Amino acid sequence: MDLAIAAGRELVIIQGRDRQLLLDPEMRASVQPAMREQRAFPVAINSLVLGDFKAKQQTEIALLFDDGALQLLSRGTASKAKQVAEQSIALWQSEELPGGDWAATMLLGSAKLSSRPGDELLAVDERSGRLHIMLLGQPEPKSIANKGNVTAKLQSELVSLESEGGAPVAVVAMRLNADALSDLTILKSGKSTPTTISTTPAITFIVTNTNDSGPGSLRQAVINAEANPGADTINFQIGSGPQTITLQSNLPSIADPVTIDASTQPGYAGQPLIQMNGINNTIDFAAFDIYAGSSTVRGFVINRFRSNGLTLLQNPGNIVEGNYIGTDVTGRIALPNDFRGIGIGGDGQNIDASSNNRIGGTTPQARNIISGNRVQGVRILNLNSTGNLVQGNYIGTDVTGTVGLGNNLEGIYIGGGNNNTVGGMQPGAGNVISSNGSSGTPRGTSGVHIGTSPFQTGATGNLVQGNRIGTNVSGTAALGNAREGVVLEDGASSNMIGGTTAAARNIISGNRTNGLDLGFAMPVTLNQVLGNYIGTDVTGNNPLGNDGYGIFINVNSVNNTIRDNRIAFNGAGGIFIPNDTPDPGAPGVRIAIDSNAIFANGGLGIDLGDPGITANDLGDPDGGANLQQNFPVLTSTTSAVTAAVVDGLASHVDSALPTASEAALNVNGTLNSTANSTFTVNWYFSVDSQCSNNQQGSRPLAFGRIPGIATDANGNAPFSFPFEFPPGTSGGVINCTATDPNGNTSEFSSCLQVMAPPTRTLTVASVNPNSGVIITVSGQASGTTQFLRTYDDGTSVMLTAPGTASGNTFQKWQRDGVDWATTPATSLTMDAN
Ligand SMILES: [Ca+2]
Ligand SMILES: [Ca+2]
Ligand SMILES: [Ca+2]
Repeated sequence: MDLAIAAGRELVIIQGRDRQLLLDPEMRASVQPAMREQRAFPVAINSLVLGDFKAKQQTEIALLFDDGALQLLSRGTASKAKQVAEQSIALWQSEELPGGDWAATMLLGSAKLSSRPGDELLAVDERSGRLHIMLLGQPEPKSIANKGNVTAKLQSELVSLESEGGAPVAVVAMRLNADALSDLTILKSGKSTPTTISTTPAITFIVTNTNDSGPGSLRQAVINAEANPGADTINFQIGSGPQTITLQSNLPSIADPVTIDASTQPGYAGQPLIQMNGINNTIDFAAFDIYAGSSTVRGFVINRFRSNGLTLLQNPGNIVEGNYIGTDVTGRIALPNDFRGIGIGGDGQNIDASSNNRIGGTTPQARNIISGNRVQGVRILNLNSTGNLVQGNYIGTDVTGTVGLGNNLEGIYIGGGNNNTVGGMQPGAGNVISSNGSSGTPRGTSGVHIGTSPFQTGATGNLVQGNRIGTNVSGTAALGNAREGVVLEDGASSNMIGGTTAAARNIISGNRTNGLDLGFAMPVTLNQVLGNYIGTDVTGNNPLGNDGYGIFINVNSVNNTIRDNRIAFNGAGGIFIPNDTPDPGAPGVRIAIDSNAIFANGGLGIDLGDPGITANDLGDPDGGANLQQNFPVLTSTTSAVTAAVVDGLASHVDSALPTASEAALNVNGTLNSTANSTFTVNWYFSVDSQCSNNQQGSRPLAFGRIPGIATDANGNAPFSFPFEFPPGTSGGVINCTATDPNGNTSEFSSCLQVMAPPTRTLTVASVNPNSGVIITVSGQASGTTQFLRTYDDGTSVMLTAPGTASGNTFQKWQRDGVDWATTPATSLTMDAN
């Protein structure tokens, strides 16, 4: 669900909003419209809010009606497969919520205020001056109520807070203190400043020694917090400074939300002091196995565990920040955990999923160092592990972000998880994901891996934005991942790498194989690679190439978009879509390559099929990688400069003779491809050329897109487009690509040399009312000069002076395309009328 709107008696739901809608209007036109559904109710809806009120890790909709009735719409208890088949809002179950005489004017809200699973439903009641907090439980047995589509009443518990100092008019849930629960910001009637209500721990337990067990130990604190219902806090006062807790066996799993805050240890100044050493654990447990959700783990060093450093399972909304996981206390030496640094979600039942966790954050204090671990840095697993945020961490480097301390396999692995975010667009949100993997591991063990294993549905809707992948923290030097920077494979679909703003840009550089791999095994579709620097440093100007291709399109890659990236300095080539790969499957097709700056790569800028330039075939029936779309052929340039001469007296002519633009050229070419089809040509201008060999220019200084190039019955489409030299340039090369209506983009064409025409000088030699105006034109070596002569009555005539290749002579003038007068040399006597 993307949007829920209450409109009178109608509830309107929009789903299937497409990220392609971020793109330009021309591209947007090809996007499927979002699905719109509505459901009518007998009474008008006054307020609605979304939340996971029944703690089923699903979104429900609470509705408050004009008659004061409160209902909850939910997907019900059908199996997951059945739910997918029955997503229509009309089929959602409606349950009446108790609560008595609700004021129809109340505003609903949603918050995570308690240690129980799920969200609480808030109702701001301005009339009575109260804030209601409803905790919903499981439905009562069905026998209790079944009226119409209302199946059962939920058990609930209601807390009402008297709002002191004015009636509440609005409430916003946000995290304001150390725990993972919501705090409330309330706006009150007649007050200009909001007030806040913060959660407080049920009990704060203090760890006072490093013992494995017994009073004052961490183990005892965890046992006590588990035994005490509600969200507790565990703080640390073990003398002061660095301390090590060497566990002799695993701690109890955490099933009741808790904040375990090692940053409270006296002496803490931003670097973790409390080391959790798992070296004596003989079985595979993490330092913390958290099932409770809404828990916080802050400020630890976690190393040498036989499993993950930390595991998050089942309930959502944990915060993991300010930890060193897999290193020593200095954050500079690897002390690996045996599996992942952080494991989110498991590979068992759906219940193993964990969602909406935050790993790291946008401030330096929130950053985790997740390095040196024996498997991945962070793994997000399970189809229902969604909405996780991995931000601001160093994954595979030391504490400085400048020295490699890689995890043995991937930096971040998303196996089937949906709608998770790696990085982000806010300042500080990007991760450093570098030096992970080892050269001995197979393809796909990379900086960021988005795939499916062990599930049968690929990861969708994940965002990877603003990260450094294969470089140091400043993006100035290579700390390459041992294989690819980013891999999307095995059913990965509708993921976005980068975005449409500079803040969304990933730097994917310095990796030891390809910058980015798209494809393999189950079809990889509808992914977008937008606006990244692939093979450059942070400035985009200096080489920091990936050793292999900038982008490698593996088998079964279909309908993916590569747009607005800078792909340069890569060892093997820019973008390669091979016909034959080591892996079984079909070559990539419908890979749209649009408006990228591709230059200075070791091989072709774009290479389809067999390595090297693949010749055009007549009519283009060949098929294969991107259907081996034929590239256009650029043939010539023509210049046409138009200057207006206003008719009238001599003074008018003198003063009105304008300066002609000398920069405009028309570039002419032709495409031969599938007959009776419409193509888009992208052109790229650069000032010098690598073109003679490999059809990529140097860095494009200008580029453009020409849609609507239609082939005739023979497959031919001559085309022409205007080109204006960018400031400071007067010559260079232009090459281009063709893209068919399905998004199959060709290799680059060979380059055409383009030169600005020599400067033409237009001079009014004399004005004679009888013989006319004499204008001399000099400096025209080729092309044409045109004069638009406008008469007092509003009519006009175009006078065209074609040049010759031999010099500044005009052979003839034309009037409206017809020879008007033969003229000698370089002057023209214009009509005096
Ligand atoms: Ca507790
Ligand atoms: Ca080729
Ligand atoms: Ca072809």
